[in-house]
Amino acid sequence: MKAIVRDVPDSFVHCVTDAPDGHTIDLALARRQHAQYIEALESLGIDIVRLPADERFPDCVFTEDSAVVVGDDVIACNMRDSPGRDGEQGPVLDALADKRIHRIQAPASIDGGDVLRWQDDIFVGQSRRTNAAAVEQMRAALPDHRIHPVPVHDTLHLKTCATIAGGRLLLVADGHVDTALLPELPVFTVPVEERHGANCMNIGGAVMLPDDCPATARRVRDEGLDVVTVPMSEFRKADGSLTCLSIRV
Ligand code: CIR
Repeated sequence: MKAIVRDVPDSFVHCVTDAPDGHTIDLALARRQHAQYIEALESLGIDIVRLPADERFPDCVFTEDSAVVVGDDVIACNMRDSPGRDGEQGPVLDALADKRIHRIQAPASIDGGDVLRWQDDIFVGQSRRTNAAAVEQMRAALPDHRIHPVPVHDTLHLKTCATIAGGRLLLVADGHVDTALLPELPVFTVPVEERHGANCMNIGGAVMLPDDCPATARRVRDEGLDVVTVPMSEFRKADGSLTCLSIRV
């Protein structure tokens, strides 16, 4: 497996964010945390495809939003409703050029952070960033998958508040999404003070979590899964989560 990541631009301090501490981003610390994220992926056997930052796009470190990879198909996200982000996708799509690219077109809008895949089912958050027209275009592009729209409230993306740990456990943050999303999976509602722990990453048999979510980490370990933690404070100030920082292929 490989992961497409992108360096942190100096302009990251001007990222789009609703976080109250968004203006306090420490750029040097963000870069150290980004390096730790990459090291964690490498330690789990992932090959890193590292793209240079583009200063014109403060949020370009969040590669996940540019594209969704489903086997040999790629949904190229247009990020139409993400302020100032449409335009940063180019190098990410170039890194995926060996696949079939399906470009989402207006009036659709989609960010990759709204797409959660579970086997042949793909859940698409209906958020401030992603709309019903995007669901229709994804259905046309991926006829072998079931595409389900999922209302998302008071948070950025579907995966900000719901991800699947190790294929065994749905992690959710309360109050943003219907927790009966995947009836076949047990649900762990993360404690309020660990709401960012609802966004985990699965790498091989391990689950990556932010380093300040002890109850969530305990629950994931109880499933018999290994947990790897990384610091995320500076990306959280940008409304970013673990999954946002890479595309796994
Ligand atoms: C934004 O608002 O677009 C960025 N500051 C954060 C994007 C985070 N991406 C993600 O959750 N997939």
